[in-house]
Amino acid sequence: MNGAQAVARTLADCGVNTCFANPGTSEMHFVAALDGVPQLRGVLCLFEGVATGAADGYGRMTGRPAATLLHLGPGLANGLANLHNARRARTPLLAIVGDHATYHKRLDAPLESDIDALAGSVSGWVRRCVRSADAGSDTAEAVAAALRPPGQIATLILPADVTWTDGAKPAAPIVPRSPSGVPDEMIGQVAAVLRSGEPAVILLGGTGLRRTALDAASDVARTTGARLLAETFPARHERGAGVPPVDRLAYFVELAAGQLAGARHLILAGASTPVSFFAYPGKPSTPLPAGCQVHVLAEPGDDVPGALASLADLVGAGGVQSPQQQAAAVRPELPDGELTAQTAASVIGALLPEGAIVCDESNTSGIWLPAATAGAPPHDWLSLTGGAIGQGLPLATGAALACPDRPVLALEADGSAMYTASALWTHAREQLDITTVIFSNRAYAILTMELERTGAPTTGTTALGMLELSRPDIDFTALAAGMGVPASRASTAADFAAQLRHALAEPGPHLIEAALPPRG
Ligand SMILES: Cc1ncc(C[n+]2csc(CCOP(=O)(O)OP(=O)(O)O)c2C)c(N)n1
Repeated sequence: MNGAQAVARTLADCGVNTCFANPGTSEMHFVAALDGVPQLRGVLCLFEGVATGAADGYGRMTGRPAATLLHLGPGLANGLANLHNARRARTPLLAIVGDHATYHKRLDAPLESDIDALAGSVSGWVRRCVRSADAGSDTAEAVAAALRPPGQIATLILPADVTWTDGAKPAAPIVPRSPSGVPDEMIGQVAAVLRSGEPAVILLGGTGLRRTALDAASDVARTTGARLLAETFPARHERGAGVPPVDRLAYFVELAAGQLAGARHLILAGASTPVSFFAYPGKPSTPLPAGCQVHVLAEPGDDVPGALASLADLVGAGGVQSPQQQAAAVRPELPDGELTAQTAASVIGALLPEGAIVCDESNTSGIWLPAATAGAPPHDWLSLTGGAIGQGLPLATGAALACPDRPVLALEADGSAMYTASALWTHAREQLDITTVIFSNRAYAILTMELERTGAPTTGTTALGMLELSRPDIDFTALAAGMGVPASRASTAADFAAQLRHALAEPGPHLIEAALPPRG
């Protein structure tokens, strides 16, 4: 058995059954090994940012790592932005990066680069495998490292000669560590804060936004009067009819400050202390009110649902459902007339199917979506965790492969879609049940707002030309059709509803270009 075969076999034995790949010469033995390990599915992605974003979507939905196969430093660099998002999402993910043969590195061949430095910028664990005899055990350790709570990127660098040298053997899976329990003392301290009667907000993040945690948090809130908020960009938020509703902390710091106004205590349950996304002249870098005390109930790697359940017990919360939980699902009426971001949100809220996985990179076109979809049947909402755009279409790829029985809805702003548009080809090749909606406002609309907020002068046509996506207009239906995804364009709310209904009903990938009023 050569090193590549040992890696592939060990991955499968450790439960890693999907590898999002964009291979090159140094990965040829790994590619060849895939034929001998049918339990490990190779999924070809035409750009590394698609592979890494797909592994993120897969890991968010399964809690298990997918592998990526990337070609030396440049391949890893192409995948870095979505690895950054995955790191922010705390997704378990195994990045396998091929490298030159060990004896070839000193020659400084054209693809030689500092892979370790690139990997270190996003990974919680990096190892260079130097002997084929270690290939199996290094792989098993990499999988265990990726699964270390709350989940992280583990990068295994695999030199070509390690992959082609015989004498390797697969290694047995390593039992991953479980999330740490939160000490009773900490739960007691938070309970005392909540009993004090002083205004408190519980900020939920990570596994604190999963169903059982939300139920416990809502019991605590009902009993103690604390308010609940969710982190601004959750990796995975279970929501919809019957699930306790929780608003997300706003993106703009002054709006977030308004949501937290009056809070004397902020209790973190799987979330980090909130900060402003950017600094702006004359604006604060934190939304926290002066004098607000921050208490950590549970770190992201802790057993957050368990801590919230214990807290609920301690504050004497009963299991009675809140009025919101009992309320029947309220869904918007299907609107008529012009297609705008607002009417599009109503259509999505009216038609979102049960069990849908929403990959949200709708950016400014998404502001009406949370309210419009709150009463839709239970679904998962995956957001752009690290602010590096180009995530949504890859994320949907991984989510659809992770959950083949669930419909996936990729809500994409047009500018963001263009970064990783080649994901559509993988949607078609794998016949994934993904409906992509492109919010075509023909602009980098958020940046027109940011231009003003940063105080930059806004009059020049050259500057404004950097923020609009016209001349030429992008034809997303042609782009999708060229990659094998059936596509249509909607110009009215009724068109959009009919096309969305059709796309959701028919298995396989679809794309709808929602032609919104231009924002440029
Ligand atoms: C990788 C990366 N490159 C650039 C940016 C800067 N950026 C932030 S938003 C944005 C444009 C977003 O436009 P679009 O996706 O069309 O959404 P809209 O603002 O129009 O809703 C850009 C370029 C970024 N966040 N990430």
